[in-house]
Amino acid sequence: MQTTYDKVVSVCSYCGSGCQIEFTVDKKANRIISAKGAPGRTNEGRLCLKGFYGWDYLNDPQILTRRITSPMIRKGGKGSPLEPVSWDEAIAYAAERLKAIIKEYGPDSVMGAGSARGPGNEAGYITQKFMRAVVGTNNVDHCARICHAASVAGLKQSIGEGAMSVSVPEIEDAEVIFNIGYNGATSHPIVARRIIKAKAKGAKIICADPQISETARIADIHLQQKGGTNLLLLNALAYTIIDEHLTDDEFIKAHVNGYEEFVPKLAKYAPEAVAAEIGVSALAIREAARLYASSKHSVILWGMGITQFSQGVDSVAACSNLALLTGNYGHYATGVGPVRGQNNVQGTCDMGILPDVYPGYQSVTDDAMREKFEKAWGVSLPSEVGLKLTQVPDRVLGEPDIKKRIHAYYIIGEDPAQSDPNLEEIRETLKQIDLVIVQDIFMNRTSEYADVLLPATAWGEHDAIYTCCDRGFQRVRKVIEPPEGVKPDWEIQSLLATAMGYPMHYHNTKEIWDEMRKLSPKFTGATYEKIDALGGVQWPCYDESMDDKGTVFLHEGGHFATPDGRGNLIFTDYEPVKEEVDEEYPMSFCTVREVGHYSARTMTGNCRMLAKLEDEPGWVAMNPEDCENLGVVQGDLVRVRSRRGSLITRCLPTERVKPGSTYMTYQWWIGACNELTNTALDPKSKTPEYKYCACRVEKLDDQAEAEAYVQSQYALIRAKMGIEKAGANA
Ligand SMILES: Nc1nc2c(c(=O)[nH]1)N[C@H]1C(S)=C(S)[C@@H](COP(=O)(O)OP(=O)(O)OC[C@H]3O[C@@H](n4cnc5c(=O)[nH]c(N)nc54)[C@H](O)[C@@H]3O)O[C@H]1N2
Ligand SMILES: Nc1nc2c(c(=O)[nH]1)N[C@H]1C(S)=C(S)[C@@H](COP(=O)(O)OP(=O)(O)OC[C@H]3O[C@@H](n4cnc5c(=O)[nH]c(N)nc54)[C@H](O)[C@@H]3O)O[C@H]1N2
Ligand code: SF4
Ligand SMILES: [Mo]
Repeated sequence: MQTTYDKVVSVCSYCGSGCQIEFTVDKKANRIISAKGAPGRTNEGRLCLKGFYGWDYLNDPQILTRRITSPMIRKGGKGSPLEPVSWDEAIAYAAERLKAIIKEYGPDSVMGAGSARGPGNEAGYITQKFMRAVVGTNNVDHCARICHAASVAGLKQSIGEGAMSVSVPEIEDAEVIFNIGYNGATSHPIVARRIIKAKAKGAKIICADPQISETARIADIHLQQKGGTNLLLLNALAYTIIDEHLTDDEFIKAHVNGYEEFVPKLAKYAPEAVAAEIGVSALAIREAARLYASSKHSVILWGMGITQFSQGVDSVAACSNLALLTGNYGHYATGVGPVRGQNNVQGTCDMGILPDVYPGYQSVTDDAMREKFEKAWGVSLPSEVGLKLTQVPDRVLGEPDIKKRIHAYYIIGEDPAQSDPNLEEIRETLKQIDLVIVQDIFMNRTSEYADVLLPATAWGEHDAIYTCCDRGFQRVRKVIEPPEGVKPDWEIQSLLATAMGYPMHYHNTKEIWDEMRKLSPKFTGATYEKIDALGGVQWPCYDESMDDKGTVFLHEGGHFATPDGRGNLIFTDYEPVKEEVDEEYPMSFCTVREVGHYSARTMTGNCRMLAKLEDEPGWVAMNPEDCENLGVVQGDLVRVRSRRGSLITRCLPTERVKPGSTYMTYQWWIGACNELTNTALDPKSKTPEYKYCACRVEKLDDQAEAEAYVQSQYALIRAKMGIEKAGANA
């Protein structure tokens, strides 16, 4: 008999491009057979390799880690093994311990981390509701902190709204693209496709990046700046725009505050004065400014090369300054694109998994907003802004008063022991916290420190809404049935809330979404029905009627989301990075992404096709000249050392990077670059300076011994994650 297959359309679980995928499913065998691009708004039927092959982890091939299919606790306390228990026992245990900690140290001794990955917006809403209404704290945050938090903070000051003002499809109609600190070809291949389409339609491209990225290769002007000089460069561009009268005076007059004060502050940023420090010619800076200002359809795209610096927020505002000065806001195919990374990181912000806002960006310090949520949730809510993710180590290791420390950390779908800076410090932090609850789909580096493990359904096994990078809500559908023993994230948290004395009884994600919509004016109009009918809705969408189809670009007509409706020019003086190279650590160290693997890699590392692309211990990219001086060739194992730690990885000579600099991807356990990264934070957003610190690369004389070490370490870590024989379930 012929097998009949079903078709299910959903949204990709990796990056923020928001690609829609059509799956062919064998329902009887409960397996996905294949994936192909569906005609989504952002992807138009296209996918990258992760869309085509990134669902295989649902088959639990056990290549890297093991799927968690039962709740686990350490019955004998810290140091004892994690043992499988029933859901009832796990929930009761977690609830009792949380209640005891809250009783002894107060609600602010609990920290919650939400997930920008599989769970989706409905679960995200429940995450922050749990922390605020049940625990009683605003200590809730997520990976945006170590990602685009600087974009949210910088744009909020500048134009009142932290999201992309421009939409993905508009990028191809831009006439000038200024791509700074963003490597779309690796990080958002289907957004990068629009840059290529724009080029084909005649757009000019300026790329500011210290390495020769794919975008740099097709750029008309590549500003191959020294790492960490963004604000110097951006101020020099603003200087030039003003100096050469390239400003849009009418737009400034009608829509922008602060011009008079802004101009004199730039005096020392003439390209001729700062070019040498940036490492590019003054003429190139002037030409870039002229090109950017030459069009009313100039779009600035940025990513981690802007935000992951101690001056991230100021650099974001400086990007926005250029758009304000030249009138590049408020109409089609113009504006700014802080291209949000994770599949649902925009959504996790939308849902208020942030220490300062409720869902819909409503401030926790605003009395009227707080009263609205108090009434809806039937509790009294804290009025102080909560703790940020990157402040946790300090509130554990650096806090002398035991009463003020964090005593419980509830981590949902994040892997801080892999992805946060300075892993030595994170490990010590996690060890010292009394109660660590990890809610995940796979064993990860953090689960080693868990006192309670709660297994969730994965993307593909539940319904949800994700928000892609350009504010687009899209429906994510259940494709197959989950393994026995796991529950949706929102259901787990509802059980925990109920056990803690705050009953939560939702039947499905729609009920949660409707509760959220009613409380969040910006999202009220985005009903399930409308999202289904239109294939997606971009917020803001205020009205439930079908007439309100959402918003393609923000700030129409130059009306900004600030209190007075005007954009603000914000000036900050440039400061150098927090750790420069010196004699002891003579190379700069930058951390970026691997195209075939994704973040902490629990998912891509458990997909057979993707796992074959790259494996431990990763690579350190170095200029061939530096490799030659060190006497190493491609594939040699080398030791990379910083003031905070060391690791072993393989040497990758490449002309893409300048002499004196090194690049690693953050996907590896043995080559875990966060052993080396600096914990210097942006003072406003608390985003770490992942993109620059000092390191030293050392040749390893005994390669056979080093290879054996890598293999044994790999086996050891996998064994901790429950993998005895790699690929056992493949
Ligand atoms: N395949 C894959 N895709 C991903 C991810 C993944 O892990 N794997 N992660 C997702 C996530 S969470 C995010 S946030 C996005 C991030 O995507 P991107 O923002 O593209 O992130 P990166 O590649 O880390 O950094 C971007 C660029 O910044 C440059 N850069 C470094 N220092 C400087 C500097 O001083 N100035 C300037 N101008 N540029 C600099 C780097 O050379 C790099 O080309 O990707 C998402 N997509
Ligand atoms: N050195 C360096 N470090 C970096 C960066 C860098 O550029 N350089 N980039 C930073 C950036 S931008 C980011 S965003 C972070 C990302 O860091 P993380 O957020 O820690 O990385 P992910 O791999 O996305 O972690 C997601 C976790 O969620 C789990 N998960 C997936 N789906 C579900 C689900 O449906 N439910 C539950 N409960 N769990 C699920 C996965 O198994 C995994 O353990 O890394 C940061 N770290
Ligand atoms: S570009 Fe991003 S959303 Fe699209 S298929 Fe690739 S990983 Fe998935
Ligand atoms: Mo990110």
